[in-house]
Amino acid sequence: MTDIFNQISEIVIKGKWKKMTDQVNLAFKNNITAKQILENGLLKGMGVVGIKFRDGEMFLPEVLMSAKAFKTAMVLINPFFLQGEKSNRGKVLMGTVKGDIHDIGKNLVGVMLKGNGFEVADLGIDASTEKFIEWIEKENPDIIGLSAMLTTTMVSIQKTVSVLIEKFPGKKIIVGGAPVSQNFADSIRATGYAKNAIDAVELCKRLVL
Ligand code: B1M
Repeated sequence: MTDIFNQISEIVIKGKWKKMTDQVNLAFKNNITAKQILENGLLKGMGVVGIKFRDGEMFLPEVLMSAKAFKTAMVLINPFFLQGEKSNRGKVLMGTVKGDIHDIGKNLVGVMLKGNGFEVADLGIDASTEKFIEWIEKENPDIIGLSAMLTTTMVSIQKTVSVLIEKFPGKKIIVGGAPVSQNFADSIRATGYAKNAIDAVELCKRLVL
């Protein structure tokens, strides 16, 4: 079993995305769950990629291949996360803010929310404040979620949140992503902050009570 997780991690680290489907199917044949594949294989591998990227041992094109490998696996494991509750707890609009194209974490949060009875509208990446406004008017979500992965795009979160608070008073706004913290969320008057996908689900459940 450990060997299968290591293989999945290695495929992410080496960006050998074409090998991912076979490896995930092998994991399923060995009764390994989607959650185990995610936590013990994919996230472990992406953690190593993050360190190597930071330390200059991996470069952008390689990290792109790692992201492709991660996403290839997500396509296969997503259906298992989506088998959860069928109830409609409310609608969450999710987007990655302006200047930021990271979407793996945002997508994972979206999948977990869907699996827990939320409807999710995804406005994608690099989303301007205007795009958030347009989608809020179109989708009328109960909760608006903003994701950012760069210290530089925390400013985009701040800018967008401050406009949304003025334009949609009372709307619940949550924020998340690697550089974001509870302190930051409080400082920009967001309704809530979640560290990861599991916490995001719990937070959204509390907010729609
Ligand atoms: Co980028 N990148 N990257 N990158 N990248 C980071 C974020 C970085 C930490 C790497 C590093 O240096 N160690 C660093 C940021 C440093 C900083 O600002 N402090 C960095 C950099 C610098 C960059 C570029 C600027 C590099 C360059 O061009 N020179 C560039 C920026 C491009 C841009 O956005 N304008 C860039 C590009 C890329 C790729 C395109 C190659 C690729 C993204 C592919 C994609 O997403 N489609 C990429 C990747 C893959 C990473 C790392 C390695 C992995 C991110 C990831 O997917 N993690 C990342 C390193 C790291 O994070 N340690 C890194 C897995 C994912 C499941 O976790 O995204 O954290 P995460 O999501 C979690 C939580 O954060 C939370 O829940 C999720 C699930 O549990 N969460 C929320 C996220 N959003 C949430 C929203 C919520 C609630 C919770 O509510 C709304």
